[in-house]
Amino acid sequence: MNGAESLIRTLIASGVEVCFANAGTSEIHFVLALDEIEGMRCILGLAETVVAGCANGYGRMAEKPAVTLVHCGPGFANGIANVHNARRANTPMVNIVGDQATYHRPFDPPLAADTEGLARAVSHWVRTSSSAEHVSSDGAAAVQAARTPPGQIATLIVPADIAWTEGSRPALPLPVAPRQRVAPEVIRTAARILRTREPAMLLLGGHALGEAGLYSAHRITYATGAKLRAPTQVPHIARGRGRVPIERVPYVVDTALSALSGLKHLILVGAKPPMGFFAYPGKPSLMTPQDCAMTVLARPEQDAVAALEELADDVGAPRVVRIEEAGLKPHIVSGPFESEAFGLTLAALLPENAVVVDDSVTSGRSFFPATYNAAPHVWFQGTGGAIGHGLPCATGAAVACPDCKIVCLQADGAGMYSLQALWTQAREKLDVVNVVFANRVYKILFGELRSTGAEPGRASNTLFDLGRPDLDWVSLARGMGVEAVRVETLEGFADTFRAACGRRGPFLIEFRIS
Ligand SMILES: Cc1ncc(C[n+]2csc(CCOP(=O)(O)OP(=O)(O)O)c2C)c(N)n1
Repeated sequence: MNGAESLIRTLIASGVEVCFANAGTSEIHFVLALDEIEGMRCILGLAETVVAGCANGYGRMAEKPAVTLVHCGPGFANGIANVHNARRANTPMVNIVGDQATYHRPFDPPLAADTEGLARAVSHWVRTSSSAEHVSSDGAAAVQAARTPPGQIATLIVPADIAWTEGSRPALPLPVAPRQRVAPEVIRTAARILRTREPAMLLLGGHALGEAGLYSAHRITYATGAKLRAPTQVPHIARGRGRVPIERVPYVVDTALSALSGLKHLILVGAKPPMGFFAYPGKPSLMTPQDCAMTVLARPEQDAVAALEELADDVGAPRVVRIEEAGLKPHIVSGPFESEAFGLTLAALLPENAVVVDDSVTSGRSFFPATYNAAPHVWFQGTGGAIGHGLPCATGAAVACPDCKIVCLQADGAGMYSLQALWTQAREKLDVVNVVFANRVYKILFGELRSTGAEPGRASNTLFDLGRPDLDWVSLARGMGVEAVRVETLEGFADTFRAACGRRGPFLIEFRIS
């Protein structure tokens, strides 16, 4: 068998089931091998940013990697922003990048590029296969790297001649180390801090934001009075009625500083110290007060869930602590778009076990608190700050979870970075309701500009305005085979969303914001 075949057989044996692809000539033998081999679902993305974003959404929900197949350095480069977003989310992902045949590269053909350099910029693990004999063990190592906690980006570059050379054999899957337990003395230190009853907060990230981690954290806060927060951007969080509500560190620096003011201890549970998204003149980078001590309970790759449970026991928390229903009651609001009102309306209608993918930028500023009491659901955010993750991420999540309704909350400017994902949703008949907030401006950037004290001028009015012509999302969606409707009021949204949730398949609602 040739290198491509042995590589695919190895990926399948290692548990990889889905290939999001946008291939070219250097991947032809890989595609030919996919034609022959059962067990890998192949999904076309019409741009590499879609391919990478799909793998990000898939990996977050499936908790195992999809493989992406992309074409040479320039193809990989097209997807880098969404690989970066996946890296920031600790999503497991394997990228296969086809490249020039080894003996052809010295002639410097047009697509030759520093593929390894591009890959290294966003990957935890990079290798260029050097022989057909070893390409399968390279593939097994790539899956092992991707699955290493807390989840990594592994990029394997496969020169075309290595894919087509015969004499290769599949490799056995490699073992994946489980999450490391946190040392008992670290748990005891955290317990000692919490017992002082000085103002303390647990900052939960990564897998600690699943249902079990949140529940143990809730026990701890009940027993010690410590507060609880999540980072500003979270890749994956269990939410809704019956689950522990957790606020995030606010995005706006001054609001974040006041939310964390007075703290004497911040305990990091799979999270980083809370920093501002950007620096601003005269404002600090870290959101904690200067005299606040930081203690690491669990690093992102450690078993934060077990650590929280042990800490809860150590501080003497009862095993069962009621989760009080707090916060706003979901209900359908009418009138024009307003962030909190939309959140309440969405919360009233969200189907159980939905996956909400949030790339809503300023429109979504108040969605989070308004949806605490929705039906149980999972919420995804962009974690790398590179906008345009929403539509592809929702697409990949729908592949991973065919029985869940996926709801993509998408700002219009960000949506235009990767709107081709709608075509993949239609092609694969994926169950996604996309809601586009059509305010026709880069509103956040006008806000950032005004916060310097300046007023928009000729350039900023050109660069931050999306009108002239207005984007027509209904036509864009229909042009890619996705049914779409425009609404201008919350009651119109409620009717359309309810109907969209009552059927299967992709749908787009353009919410015109005046
Ligand atoms: C890949 C990438 N390019 C550019 C930016 C800078 N940026 C941040 S927000 C934004 C515009 C967002 O506009 P929109 O999606 O319409 O949301 P709104 O601000 O209107 O709510 C831009 C261009 C970014 N964060 N990531």
